[in-house]
Amino acid sequence: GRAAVIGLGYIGLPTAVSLATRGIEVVGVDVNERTVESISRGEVPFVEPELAVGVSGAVSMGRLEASTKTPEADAFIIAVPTPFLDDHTADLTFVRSAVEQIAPRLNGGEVVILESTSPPGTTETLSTWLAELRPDLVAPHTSEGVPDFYVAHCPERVLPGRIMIEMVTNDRVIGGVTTRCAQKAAEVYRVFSQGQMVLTDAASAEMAKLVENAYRDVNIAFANELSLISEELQLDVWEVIKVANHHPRVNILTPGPGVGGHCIAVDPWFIVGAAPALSRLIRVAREINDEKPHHVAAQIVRKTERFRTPTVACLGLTYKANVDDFRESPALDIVVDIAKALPDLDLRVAEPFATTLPEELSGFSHVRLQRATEAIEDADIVVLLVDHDHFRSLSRSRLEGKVVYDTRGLWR
Ligand code: SAJ
Repeated sequence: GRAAVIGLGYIGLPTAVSLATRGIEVVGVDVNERTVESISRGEVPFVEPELAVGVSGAVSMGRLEASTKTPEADAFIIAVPTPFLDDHTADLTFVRSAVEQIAPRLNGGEVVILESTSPPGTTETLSTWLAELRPDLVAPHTSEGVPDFYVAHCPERVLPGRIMIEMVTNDRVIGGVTTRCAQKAAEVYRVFSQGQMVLTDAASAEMAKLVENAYRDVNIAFANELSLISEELQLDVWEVIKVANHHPRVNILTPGPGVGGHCIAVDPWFIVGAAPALSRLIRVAREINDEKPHHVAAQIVRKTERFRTPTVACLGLTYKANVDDFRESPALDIVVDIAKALPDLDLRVAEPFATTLPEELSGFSHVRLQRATEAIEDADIVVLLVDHDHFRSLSRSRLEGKVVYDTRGLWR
């Protein structure tokens, strides 16, 4: 069989590679010509463990091809972004355009899978769009009285940093528009997944994906609220949580500078958008996590007041440890906040996953990107924002005599 994966980002590309290494002929499709060119050379445009070797192997064996055009295929997997709009509803523009590319390539009997995180009802809508674009494939022309294509929602649930492992080991939720659709989609994932195939309906699969990330968001908000309370009460939140977690039924997550990434910081809003009046806890959790970076920045600004010409070193800019992803990063928000509040500050930033400052910071002439050891050297205040392994190994003697603000509890 042949598969087309639409969208070659953090999910689409690893999925394409997983299928290709199991012997499926895969065409990866992306609108970005540079992405297509780099993958065609066997290179990966972002950092993810084990992905680069997978891509170069699959490309050199001729199993994986990248293109800007959607080809004919037996299975289509849509893995395009579904960002949220100002009113917290989803922007389905990219899904719609993927559907418009797929529709003319259908001959009957194909599976069309939506992997992109989407609000409840999206998969059903997708199915309707296909039916409208290809009335010739819909009853009464078809023998079974149903459309001659199979539509399902199979949300990705892999953890950035562990994508290639979790791609194989995670259970897969497969939500079919019909039971037959779910069964057809499961055949695709059985090619590379060792996890259980959890068959359900499309809307339940959509909601389950959102609920998983909202669950984590609410739990992180709990930890972040504890960190604010502990700070006020002059308690060490890490100690409190460590002790509490010895209870057999308590497992509090780790507080931090806020919640970033394009998933947990986004997906809960789709639930709020679908049922605004009832999503109270989910909304407040989102707000608590979104406020955390601003609280941290304000604390740092306050700490600079006791120095005449303060120097501040901020370690880390990505949204979490050991990834090169800056989307919705709380660390970035914090540095931007500080840079705006203190235009005369000597502000150094260290980020092992960046060679230049991200766009959000490029406009500030008083912010410099340096190596961690350099940035710390004569800093008065050292702020740890991301728990990269790289920072863990920094020698503690370098921090002596400095004000240290460790948002991740890495150095305690
Ligand atoms: N964070 C904390 N404290 C914690 C855990 C995380 O502050 O105890 C922060 C991180 O630093 C980061 C953010 O939360 O800023 C999110 O990080 P994460 O590692 O929890 O999750 P993501 O966004 O990288 O990936 C999540 C995963 N979802 C769940 O664990 C329920 C992943 O399985 C999903 O596939 C992914 O979202 C997605 O694409 O939806």
